[in-house]
Amino acid sequence: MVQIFKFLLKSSKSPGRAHFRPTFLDNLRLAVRGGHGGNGLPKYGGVGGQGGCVYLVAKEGLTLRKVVQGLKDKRVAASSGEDSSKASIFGRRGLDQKIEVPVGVQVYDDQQKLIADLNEHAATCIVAGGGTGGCTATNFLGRPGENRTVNLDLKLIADVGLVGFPNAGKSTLLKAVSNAKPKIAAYPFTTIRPQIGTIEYSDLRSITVADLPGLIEGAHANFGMGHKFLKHIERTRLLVFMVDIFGFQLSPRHPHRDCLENVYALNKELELYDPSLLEKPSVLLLNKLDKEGAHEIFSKVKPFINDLASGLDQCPEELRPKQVLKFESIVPISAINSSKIPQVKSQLRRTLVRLAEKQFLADEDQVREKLKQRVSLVGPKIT
Ligand SMILES: Nc1nc2c(ncn2[C@@H]2O[C@H](COP(=O)(O)OP(=O)(O)OP(=O)(O)O)[C@@H](O)[C@H]2O)c(=O)[nH]1
Ligand SMILES: [Mg+2]
Repeated sequence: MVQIFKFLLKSSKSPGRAHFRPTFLDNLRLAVRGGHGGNGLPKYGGVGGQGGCVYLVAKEGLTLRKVVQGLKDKRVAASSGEDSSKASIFGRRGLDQKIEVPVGVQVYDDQQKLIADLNEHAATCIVAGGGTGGCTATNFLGRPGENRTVNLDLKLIADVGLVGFPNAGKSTLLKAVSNAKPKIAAYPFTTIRPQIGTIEYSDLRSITVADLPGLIEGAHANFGMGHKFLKHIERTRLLVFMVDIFGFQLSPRHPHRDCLENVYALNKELELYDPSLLEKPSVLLLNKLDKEGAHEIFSKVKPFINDLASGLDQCPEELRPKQVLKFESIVPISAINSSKIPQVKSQLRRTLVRLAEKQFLADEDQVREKLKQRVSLVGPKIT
């Protein structure tokens, strides 16, 4: 009997539901404290050891969830410096505490002031300095270490960011072009956490693509976890807007937005969140061209999308942006049709190469300008 009960209890254990599983963590608050400085020894003029510091080091392949799992609790303290003694006039320094964090973490203090941007592997920053050891200047008393709370904000770093309303086919495209295996389904909000895939080319070059959860109107005001996702766009070099050629309707309570309205709506959301995002290079992919009637819609909307400013007066007021996006290219695609995928891959690469060249020339001009200024300051004046 007992055996049967045991069996029933075991078999009723179902796999965890998606919303009970740990979600993508992109924010972490830590209380950090530097070690106290050791006391000096007045009799011999001894100096106490400095307290250890708490520092962060960026490491590739880490997630904030792993960081949390690696910590005992969210308080990290370095050890105190040793007091000066007869045997050891200079007290030993306290041990440092190193916390490894994912690449892409920005560190903010309590007042939301940026302390450091750990955007490359092995980038380091001290978040809590140790107190100085006691010496004649401090009456031989060690000083307390820095004690504060820091906020770690993870922003993904990828070459390309996929932006669009739900169901546009972003994950389908990511799956088709890269090694990633995102979840795809015919309902909105299938993707609930950002995911990065890598596109590999035959010459071993690679591009990283971030598939972001679908935006909704009002994302700029943090509707539907808007900020949580929009912030990841900031670090991508190229924005790829993806729009369903047949438009999108969030629910029967919301109006149906056609393809052109979707473009304006995305434009407006980005503008309201951070207008500087509109300056980022962008490409527009119009998806689901394999469906019947899609080509007719495409030829109708193409002239308007090519010149978004001209159609502004017909755009519903709530979607009307002040500044319109300027796309590097507009590509009609079908994410489920593998024959079009190589074209999308090469398009993305070409655009990124062009951008890198532009950036290189701009940097070169800047360096030349700086050199000219230096020469005119140091050397003889050229008239
Ligand atoms: N006919 C057709 N269907 C597509 C195409 N691309 C995607 N779909 C379908 O559209 C639905 C949504 O695709 P997803 O890739 O999950 O869309 P998404 O943009 O990632 O959606 P969210 O994760 O909710 O933001 C799925 O049923 C796909 O099979 C396409 O090119 N043609
Ligand atoms: Mg998705």
